[in-house]
Amino acid sequence: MDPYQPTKDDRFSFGLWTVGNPGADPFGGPVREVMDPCYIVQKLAECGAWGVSLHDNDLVPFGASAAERDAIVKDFRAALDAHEIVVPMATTNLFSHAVFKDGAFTANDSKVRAFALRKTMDAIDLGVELGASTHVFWGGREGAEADACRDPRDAVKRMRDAMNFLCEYVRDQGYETRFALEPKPNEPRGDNYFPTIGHMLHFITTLDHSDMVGVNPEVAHDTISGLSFSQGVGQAMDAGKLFHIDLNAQKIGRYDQDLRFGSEDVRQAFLLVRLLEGTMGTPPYEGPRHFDAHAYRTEDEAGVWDFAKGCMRTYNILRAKAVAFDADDEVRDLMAGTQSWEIDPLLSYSRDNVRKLRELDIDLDGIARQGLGYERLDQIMMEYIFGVRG
Ligand code: GLT
Ligand code: MN
Ligand code: MN
Repeated sequence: MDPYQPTKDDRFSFGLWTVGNPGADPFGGPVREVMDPCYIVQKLAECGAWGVSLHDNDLVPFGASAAERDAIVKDFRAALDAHEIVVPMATTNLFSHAVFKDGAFTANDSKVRAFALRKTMDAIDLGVELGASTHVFWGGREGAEADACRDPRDAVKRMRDAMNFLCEYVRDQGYETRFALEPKPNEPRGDNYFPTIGHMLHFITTLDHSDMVGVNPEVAHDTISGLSFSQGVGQAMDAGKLFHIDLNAQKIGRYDQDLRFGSEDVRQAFLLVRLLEGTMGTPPYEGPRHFDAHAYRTEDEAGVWDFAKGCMRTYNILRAKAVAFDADDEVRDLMAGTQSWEIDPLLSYSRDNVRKLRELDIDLDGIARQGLGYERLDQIMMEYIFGVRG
């Protein structure tokens, strides 16, 4: 049995729009046929995935009648049941239609904002009908090129009003849906509002029902700006706000590449999997391992499934490596050598601790002279990644 073969327990999910991406880019049209959502479900099950996520319009075309919608959802439900695939997350397409060219929830025209709310309520209903517990918000068009067009404080306020409205809607309907907000620094807008995980985490604290709202960070989005994704995700986990995650790969400074997970910056991919899986002895992330990526434009349909299998296999390989790395005696010794455990209890405030801290003998020169062994630690990590250790 292949130890890296995905199983349902791995909770791997893919967006319909990811494996269904026909390969169009700003310079050329599609290179692959559009696949039927029910067929995608069947193929994802064959590849070993557990779930599929979707935008409203990945499944139900924009402008479909109520009867058409219901027929499509019925067929899709049957495919999900037949192949034992779940829908853990749904989202709203608030970026493709030209009405959203100036934004959706942050658009200057309140008719656009009204339409965005209406479309999102429908998408939340759709998600709930399919069993989704998370609704993602990626503000693709929430940004600006001509920044004079709006006070950035209005953008923040309008987004807050929209989230508050939609949280009330969810509560009023008796749904258990939680929201996951997805930051991105730019693309398609010149500058997007809420560009990083940190911006989003603070914004969430200003919402009426902030307990219902977390983040959906994406590897590519923080990496575009050259940020450390694992540090950002760590901060989201510390805040109890990692509700969902978009896994892919990206080179710093480029357009949003949405590459196969682990295919760029393998160090970061390793550190991310280590963090999510809690191999350091920390609580693991419990949500879906969701891939928001697509196959290269060079590929035919067979290449799409190679891509999907590659995402999951790489994740499982990195998980095994992270487990072995954190169980390695030399790694444990190196980490232990950087600590002074006996001092930790003094670092929480009390008058007694103030006195003890003042009396503490700290050998500044000795500490300053001591090497920390991080070169060795990092080399060991790389040797696990290279596959020559463990
Ligand atoms: C789009 C975007 C992604 C978002 C998706 C959800 S759609 O592909 O690039 O990062 O997660 O709206
Ligand atoms: Mn994404
Ligand atoms: Mn992306």
